[in-house]
Amino acid sequence: MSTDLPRLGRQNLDAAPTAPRPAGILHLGLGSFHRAHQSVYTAAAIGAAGGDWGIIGVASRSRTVVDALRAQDFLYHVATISPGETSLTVPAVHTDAFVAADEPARVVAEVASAAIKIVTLTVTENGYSYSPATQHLDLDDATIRADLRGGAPRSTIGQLARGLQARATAGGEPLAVLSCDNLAANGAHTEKLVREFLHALPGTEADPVLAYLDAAVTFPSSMVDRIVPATTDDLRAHVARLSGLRDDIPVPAEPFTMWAIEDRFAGGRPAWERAGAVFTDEVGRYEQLKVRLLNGTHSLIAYLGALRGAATIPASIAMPEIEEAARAVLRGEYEPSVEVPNGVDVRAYESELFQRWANSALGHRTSQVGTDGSVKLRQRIPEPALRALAAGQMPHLLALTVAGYLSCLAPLPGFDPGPHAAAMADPARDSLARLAATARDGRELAARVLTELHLLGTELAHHDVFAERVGELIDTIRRQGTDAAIADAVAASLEAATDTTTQGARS
Ligand code: CS2
Repeated sequence: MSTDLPRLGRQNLDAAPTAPRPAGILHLGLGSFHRAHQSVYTAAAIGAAGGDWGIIGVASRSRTVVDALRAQDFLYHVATISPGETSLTVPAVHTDAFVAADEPARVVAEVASAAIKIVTLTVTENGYSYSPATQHLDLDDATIRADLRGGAPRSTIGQLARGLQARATAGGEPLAVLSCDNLAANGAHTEKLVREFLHALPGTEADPVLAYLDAAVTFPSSMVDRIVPATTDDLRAHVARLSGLRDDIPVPAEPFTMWAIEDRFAGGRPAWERAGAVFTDEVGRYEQLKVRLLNGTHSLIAYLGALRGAATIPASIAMPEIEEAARAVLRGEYEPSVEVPNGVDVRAYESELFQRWANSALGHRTSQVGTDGSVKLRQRIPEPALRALAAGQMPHLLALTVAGYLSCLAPLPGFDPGPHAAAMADPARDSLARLAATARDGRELAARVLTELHLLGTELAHHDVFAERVGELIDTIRRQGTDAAIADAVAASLEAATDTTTQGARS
């Protein structure tokens, strides 16, 4: 990339709007997703209807985005990428940015500031300090324990709780805390974790803030959707060619975008509906639809693809076996578990998903989707699996997803899942490796992961048949290859579907 180009900044944009100050939104988690989703909606909402809705962006640890934003007048490009075309926009909506790890006390002060009316979050499934086993706040987590003892908080939940305490003391202005992460009932989940933190404080310390929460703080749920891969040097070079400017932090994104939000904003909100967001009482249904059909199937595509040597999601879904497995899990195992929101055509939604996954220009990596599986799968797999098991059916493709995950993250001795699996990060990697090192075979590994680590919660752990099926498929993957396991799972699920149809026809 040429470094002689002028750097993106206000002076080289013709009519860059100015982000409204003081900012009304504090955002925790300044990653790519926020910058290609909520920022874009907010910039468009301000453009259409005004309002003091500038955003102060808080990165958790890394300085990269914050330093670049500061050097670029808080501007960056969103590159909307479809196979035939890349188009650039510059959402001008941030008024400031800082790093929480460097200025932890400032996070608390900003949450408490009366100018802030909404705190939004994209900290990933892994950023909520909850135990996948229990879904409760992980009180054994070292950061949570330190945050409970006092001092400037380091965990997101600690930052919210301490910020809300300070806000209650400072006058108790109304506030909405809006989670934009792929968690079921993300608003209620966030509220529960914040309250659990406060209840763990000594004595009556939490009483005033709990009363304030009851009176003036809302935690709306929202379903967010846009595929946003990680930024690469190729993208930086492409954006430089198209814009004639140097931008260190452009964000790639697909054309599709969706946001469904519960309209409970105690301190007011931007006119996000003017930017295409849907305000609805059915957010729970939208979340289920998205977290299971899109994200759940995405996990299957990522793990099986990685095992087959695919670097990207489009390369993986282009393999006919993987496409077949994806269709089978989507239709046969995820779809029956969701209540489709009114007005959504599930067939059209599904066929659009396949087009979105096939967007090869986007280069979305299997290792990115496969990262943090221990927290992501907890959101995607247990409910649909339990539903099938309760109906007497084995969810073969959900079992295959878990088998793919464990083959990538906890390979048994002698099995090499390849470089894309090796590139997947996961908070449970060490515990998984310990189990894999001593397990005799796939069955033992799956049983121990489900019943000792409770990676998919406690309820599914009671279903030995599920763990056995996962184990069987792990052994098929390592002995006969991924395609053999896919063929086995797909055939078994078709057979089960035929049996059910025949029984249905008989009864
Ligand atoms: C993906 C999501 O990484 C993952 O687990 O399934 O990030 C997905 O791309 C987004 O949720 C799309 O909205």
